[in-house]
Amino acid sequence: MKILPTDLFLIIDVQNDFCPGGALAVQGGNEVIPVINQLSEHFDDVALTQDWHPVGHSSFASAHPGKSPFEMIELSYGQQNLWPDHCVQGTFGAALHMGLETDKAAITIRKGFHPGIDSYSAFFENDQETPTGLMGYVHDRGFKRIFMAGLATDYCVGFSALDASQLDLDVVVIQDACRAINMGGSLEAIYEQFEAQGVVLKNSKDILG
Ligand code: VGL
Ligand code: ZN
Repeated sequence: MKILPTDLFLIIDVQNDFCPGGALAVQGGNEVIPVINQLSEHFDDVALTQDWHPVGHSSFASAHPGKSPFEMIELSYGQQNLWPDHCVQGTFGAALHMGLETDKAAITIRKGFHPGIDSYSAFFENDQETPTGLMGYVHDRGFKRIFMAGLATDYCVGFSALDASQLDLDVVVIQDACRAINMGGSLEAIYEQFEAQGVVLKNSKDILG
């Protein structure tokens, strides 16, 4: 694929807590790093996201007495998965993996910092209305197509891809540059939504040639 000046490469949540040994480790999470680093070289414009929760965040099971990680609860904005404490602001777990090449990134969007709202998508929080600011950046910079990679395919990458496509952007998810949590059919469900919304799946070799 030819990369255009209106393309943005968005690298999602490649943080220690989502890599093996982390608090919410995604299987093979660290394996995306060399692929993403290679891809970054092919783009002029790169942006990063970081899951960035305050202590006691409402997506943490520990904030809800009697609840366990990976259970579902009802919050003011609807259903919310509960997670182990992860990506707490300023901790090692919240830091970007040190193997990730970040020099090219012009902006890092942090999300999930409102105590009562989770944010899987890099564009809107889980109430589906609070913006993160990334939409403004994308519009101001004139990007039309977003290539996405990172963690996790079925949560933060997936929700970001669906929101971007809803914002009339062309979206390409680079499958081998992502890894999934895959819980209760979540990966299959997100692929079905990609298909329905026209989110394109590619592999890194389609871009790197
Ligand atoms: C994520 C669950 C909770 C992700 C973030 O980055 O996919 N998943 N917080
Ligand atoms: Zn999170």
